[in-house]
Amino acid sequence: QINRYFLSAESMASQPGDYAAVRKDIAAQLNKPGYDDGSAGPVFLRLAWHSAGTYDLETDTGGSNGAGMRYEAEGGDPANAGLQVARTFLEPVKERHPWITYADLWTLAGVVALKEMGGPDVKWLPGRTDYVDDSKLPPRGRLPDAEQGADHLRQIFYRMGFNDQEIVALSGAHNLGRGHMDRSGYDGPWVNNPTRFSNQFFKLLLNLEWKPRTLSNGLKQFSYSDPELPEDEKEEPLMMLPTDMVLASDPAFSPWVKKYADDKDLFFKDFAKAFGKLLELGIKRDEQGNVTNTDNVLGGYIS
Ligand code: ZEM
Repeated sequence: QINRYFLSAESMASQPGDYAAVRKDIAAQLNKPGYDDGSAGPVFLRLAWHSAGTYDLETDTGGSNGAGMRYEAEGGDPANAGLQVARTFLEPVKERHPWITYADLWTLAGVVALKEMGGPDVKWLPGRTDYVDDSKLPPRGRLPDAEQGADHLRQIFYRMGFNDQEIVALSGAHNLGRGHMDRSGYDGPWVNNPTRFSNQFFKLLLNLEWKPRTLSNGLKQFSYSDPELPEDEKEEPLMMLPTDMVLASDPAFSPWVKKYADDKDLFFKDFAKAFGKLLELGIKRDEQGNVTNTDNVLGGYIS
């Protein structure tokens, strides 16, 4: 309701399958004066990631198909706190293009947001359905816990089929957005310009002197504030999560942190590939790219 007027005046209802029209309307939803750093982009990217990041290769459960976050079992997972905001921002787009599934809309929103914020093109294919197969509902606890270490990161991302290099590349998403005390409990942005995609996260991770800080809620994060600036000119401190710091100290992760800090093009290329793979987890396609998951046959919304 509240966001409807942000849609561009020329945007119109579209024919089923007109993803270009949907992309345009997602892009029109990004500009949010007064919200965070003025853009819904970061939270759209996080919505896409959390919708897909529940996947388990071994049992073929979780993943973006089904858009399970609409329901309490998944949507109410404390790990997903705050993502209701992103879903609400996207509701006018869904109203305008009712033929698109939520599962496609949320993943596409991440892809469009990334691009609009200066990031790379990510290959995206449609065809996810909103049919929720109860037997494929992911249990809670499948998303990473920022308080933990390298073993935990590997356990979570290997479960989805990612390797160490892809873990580091994907973590570069923390070039965007911020921690919110009322969502995850962490506080502040990773970089100075958190609505512009870049490899700054890796540079700062390596080059700044990060100081451990325990927040009032007991969570630990790492903090940097420019010691040269006088008290009254201090900017908001930057932060790193414990899991971000691990990328710089782990012997298999850190060479990739260095490569991505030095080579923005390599980072963009690897991020695009890994993020595209993430959004496809659990989606099965034939040679034409059409989705063949059996749950789609059972009752998904097929256009
Ligand atoms: Zn994040 N992430 N993430 N992440 N993330 C947060 C915010 C954002 C972890 C994590 O605990 C957190 C990936 C990986 C991992 C984004 C994208 C991606 C926050 C702060 C936390 C605590 C949330 C808040 O308070 O609003 C951990 C432990 C990860 C393991 C490596 C991957 C992969 C991502 C995408 C590809 C983004 C864009 C944000 C910023 C959200 C916003 O609203 O500003």
